[in-house]
Amino acid sequence: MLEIKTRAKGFVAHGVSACAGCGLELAIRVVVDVLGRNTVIVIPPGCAALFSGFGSETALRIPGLQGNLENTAAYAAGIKAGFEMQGRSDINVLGFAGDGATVDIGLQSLSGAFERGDRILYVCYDNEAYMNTGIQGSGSTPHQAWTTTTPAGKTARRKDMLQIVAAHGIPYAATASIGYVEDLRKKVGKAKASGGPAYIHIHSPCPPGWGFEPEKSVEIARAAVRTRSWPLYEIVDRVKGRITVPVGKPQPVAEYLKLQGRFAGITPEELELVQKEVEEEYALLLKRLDSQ
Ligand SMILES: Cc1ncc(C[n+]2csc(CCOP(=O)(O)OP(=O)(O)O)c2C)c(N)n1
Ligand SMILES: [Mg+2]
Repeated sequence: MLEIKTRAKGFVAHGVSACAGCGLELAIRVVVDVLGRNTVIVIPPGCAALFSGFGSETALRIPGLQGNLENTAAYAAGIKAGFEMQGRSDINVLGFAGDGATVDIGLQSLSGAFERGDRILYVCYDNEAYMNTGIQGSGSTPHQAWTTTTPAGKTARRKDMLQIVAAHGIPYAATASIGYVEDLRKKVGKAKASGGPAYIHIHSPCPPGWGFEPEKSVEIARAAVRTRSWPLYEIVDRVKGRITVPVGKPQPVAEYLKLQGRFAGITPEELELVQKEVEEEYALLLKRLDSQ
């Protein structure tokens, strides 16, 4: 692989034009750092495209390309197949895509790659809307959240992407959060060691899209976990499911929602409903993980 000489540390340059407090920036730094130099990255349109770059400039010191919103996994699968043909099974091929690109627009290509067993790594950074084009609601936008296309709060619940992915029977699937970097690092290591197909879904708060001050990103990511709104767990080899960051005494969901402008219009009845949904989802998750 091409040796790039630089005095800067790591594979992601500093001074990128992501917003202050951007969750995805932390996510991409950690993921690429753990995977290391022998990695090729495919990034679709979205905020992460700031890292694949403008024109001849890129923020990444690993090779990669910017694909389309519909087919990140197909690009990655093709690149992986090409390397395998050349006997280079040591190269990690990573799809790094937003929630819109993953749970909605690129879902068919992801499903196809996982069905075929293509040995790719796929990371979804989830800022819970189509942020790059102006905060439109996605299939991952949570119930009651404001976006420009859900001005009175989203009326539907979000898709459970881990269940969708796990149904493909891949060797490794996990949720993660930019608020728990050690947990994320371990999961990226396990995904890499599994050889793939592997999937990690990283909760990545977005200051302008969610309505909070940039210095609060990590605090908000942790509040999501501590209220059980975003449980951290993994499913290994289809059969071993476990919570990786147990939350013994969850805080009320309101403690998470009140930190964000996008939930400012929520009524007490809606809040009660969201609290109930979070508890139900968590109980169902524990049952599923127990039976795995
Ligand atoms: C098929 C298609 N539809 C729409 C667009 C316009 N578009 C570019 S980036 C983007 C937002 C992607 O959202 P997400 O994947 O969640 O990434 P984020 O911007 O939130 O980082 C959209 C809708 C496109 N490039 N291709
Ligand atoms: Mg998004």
